[in-house]
Amino acid sequence: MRDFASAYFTMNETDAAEYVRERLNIFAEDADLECREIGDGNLNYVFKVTDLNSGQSIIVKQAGPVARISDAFKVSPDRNRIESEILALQGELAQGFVPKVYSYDPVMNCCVMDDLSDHEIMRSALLNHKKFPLFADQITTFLARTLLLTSDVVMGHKEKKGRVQQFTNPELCEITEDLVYTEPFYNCEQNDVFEGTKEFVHQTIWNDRELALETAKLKFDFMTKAQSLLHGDLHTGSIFIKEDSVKIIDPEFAFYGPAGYDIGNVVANLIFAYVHASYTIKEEKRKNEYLQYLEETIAQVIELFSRKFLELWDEAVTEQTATVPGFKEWYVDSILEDTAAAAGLELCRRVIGIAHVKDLTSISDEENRVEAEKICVTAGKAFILERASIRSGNDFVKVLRRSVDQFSKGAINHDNTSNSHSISTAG
Ligand code: SR1
Ligand code: MG
Repeated sequence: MRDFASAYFTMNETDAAEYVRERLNIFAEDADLECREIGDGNLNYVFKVTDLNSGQSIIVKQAGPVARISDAFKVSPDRNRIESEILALQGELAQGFVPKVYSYDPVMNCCVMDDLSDHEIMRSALLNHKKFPLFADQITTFLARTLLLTSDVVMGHKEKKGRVQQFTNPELCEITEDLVYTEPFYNCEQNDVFEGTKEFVHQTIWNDRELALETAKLKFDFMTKAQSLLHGDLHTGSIFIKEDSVKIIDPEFAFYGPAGYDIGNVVANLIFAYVHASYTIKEEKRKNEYLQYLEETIAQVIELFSRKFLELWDEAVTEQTATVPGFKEWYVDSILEDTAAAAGLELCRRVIGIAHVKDLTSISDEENRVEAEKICVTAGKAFILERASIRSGNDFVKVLRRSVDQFSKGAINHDNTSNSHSISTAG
């Protein structure tokens, strides 16, 4: 029998099944346990343990001392504590939007949570061109509640500073500081740019001094602006979805940072899906419908977030100075500016840096992939440099369309889609 109580070791499938049997009180005594490792992320091991008698299943997520993607990334297993604690907190702040956590084990650095196999990973669903009409409404409820209710606007300031300490996450933040804010913006050895896109990146990104300055400023905002408790890695691979439900997973990058970081990541990853669909849906009408759906979703995310955040502000504000007329509008404005910047950073780093997205890498035709990547980098750069004037849902869509028009040789045609999205926010 393995010793799970004394010292950490990285589990295999047999160990994880034994762990569940020995250490947890979830399944019946006579359960017939089957275990499969199903993780496909960059960092952790994810075991699905099923009782073949009852069909009941749970997830055991284990954090190792190095990343799965490369031994070069030494990452504190404490991220598993952070993940367990933030999931519990987010479960209170935004009920129904995160999996339930049953236990956290600081020796084996693992937590046990709901199995969400009845949902699918949103990135995969979007790559299969599925639509989720409720998504913008759902994700903006999650964003408005988690970002406002953890901030100084609502929390007692001493309690909030305690939270900042609880969720100080230096190693995972360092990954973001390097992979998102630094390496993509110079010719760093670790970058991994598709051959056909390289020259373009050299000219438009690495040779641009204004961009270097603006991304440096943004990096210092990320490191110093302890505004809200962020998920910290809210791409579509961190979202489980089905028709009527959204579950946000994998908050191991959580820390106190600029609220717009989470919103911008959602927007950028919808744009990756948009670009992927542009080059993979062959039938013109279906393609236009799908692109229109994604444009509307992007615009709705911005508009509904702003509206819900302002409404919740009026209900929940406790900080006296935050009630001064004009303050909340100024505050939301700065979140939207940070949202544009974060969207731009994510769009650039997934093309240029080490961690890619399947939306782009799965475009099999080389020329199309290069075109798709140029659209993302161009939109990304515009979101960063023009962030001071990007505020409405329509502003975000306009930047995307402008970048598309610059490169797509007919793959994307806007003639058949609506031109304005800023008012279609019925959710
Ligand atoms: C070494 S981790 C690379 C990336 O995977 C995570 O999901 C984060 O996005 C990180 O930047
Ligand atoms: Mg992840």
